[in-house]
Amino acid sequence: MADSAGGEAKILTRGIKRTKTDDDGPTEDGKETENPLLGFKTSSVLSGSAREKNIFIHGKLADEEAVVIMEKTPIREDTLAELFRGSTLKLEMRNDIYSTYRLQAPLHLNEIKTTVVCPATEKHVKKYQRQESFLVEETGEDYESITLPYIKQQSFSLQWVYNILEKKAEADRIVYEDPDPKLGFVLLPDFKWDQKQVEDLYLIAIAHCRDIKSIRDLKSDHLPLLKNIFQKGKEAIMLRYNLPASKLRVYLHYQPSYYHLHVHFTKLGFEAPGCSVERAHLLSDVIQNLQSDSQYYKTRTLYFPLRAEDGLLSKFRELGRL
Ligand code: GTA
Repeated sequence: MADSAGGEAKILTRGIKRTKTDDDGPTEDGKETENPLLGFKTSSVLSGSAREKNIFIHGKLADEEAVVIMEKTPIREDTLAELFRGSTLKLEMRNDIYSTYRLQAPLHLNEIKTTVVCPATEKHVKKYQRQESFLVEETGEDYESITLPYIKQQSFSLQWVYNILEKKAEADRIVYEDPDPKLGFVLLPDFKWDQKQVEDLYLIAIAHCRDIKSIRDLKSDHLPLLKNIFQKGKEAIMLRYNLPASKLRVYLHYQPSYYHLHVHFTKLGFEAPGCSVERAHLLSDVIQNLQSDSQYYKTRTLYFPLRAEDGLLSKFRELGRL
């Protein structure tokens, strides 16, 4: 894999992690930890889906506001034999050729992916709450006069992003890094992905440069950075997960939740939250648009959904833009 100018690129090659079994020693990300949810007190269920098998809960952890997200993980083909062999079955009903059971899987195949945000701000609580969405039309001028002042005041903290770039957190999860300060980036699993199967592969590439908030800031000067992320991100995913570029959806969000340039790499066919047309901008389109017009994202009207309780939506409403 080629290095970018001035930077030594690093790649770590490993396969998809298999499930930790009782015989395995401790792993970096599978280590036992004290249960922070012991004292969790539920205030309300923010949202959830029986089909997606997840639940978003607002509550308190030792007097601090918290959001807990729980999600049942996919059933993996490579664990089927173990699941059939190691589970107990309870018959629910039998009718002709049909029968249904309750299967109790071995503990390590029966995990619930759990994400804790604590202390959570009111903005976090609203982010995970089920709300009606409205499509907003934002001209280049609207961005300067409405959106930019709002995001300067109201955005989520970027501390987690800086922790990754400075190797203060998640350093052991990095899949690839190009450390060049202008063209470089860190590629690592998104925290929504449990890395157990490629079917729902989800990585993010976080740029080392800190002055690009979103696609609105992109100009043709940034093409070398974007092309570097695109090319090396795809190569690193091929090397680590054996997934070719033709199986990837590579895109940026507008609006993002976190205003520091990052690119989403997900498996084509996996419906990641936020991959719909009103929010996701394919990196290949972004590159082509900037090649045709350096000011494309500064001047174009962009469309995106905002949720009913989003403060930015109120700003557009107050100015009669909705
Ligand atoms: N590796 O600490 C982190 C981290 N944080 C705080 C966020 N991300 C992180 N990744 C690592 N470590 O894909 C990831 C996010 C997201 C990306 C930021 O960074 O998972 P974005 O700026 O475009 O923001 O991307 P986005 O897409 O709005 O954020 P997010 O969190 O994906 O929310 C979109 C919707 O996805 C939510 O409203 C919710 O419906 C759903 N969602 C969020 N988290 C989960 C979850 N854990 N499980 C299931 N659904 C979720």
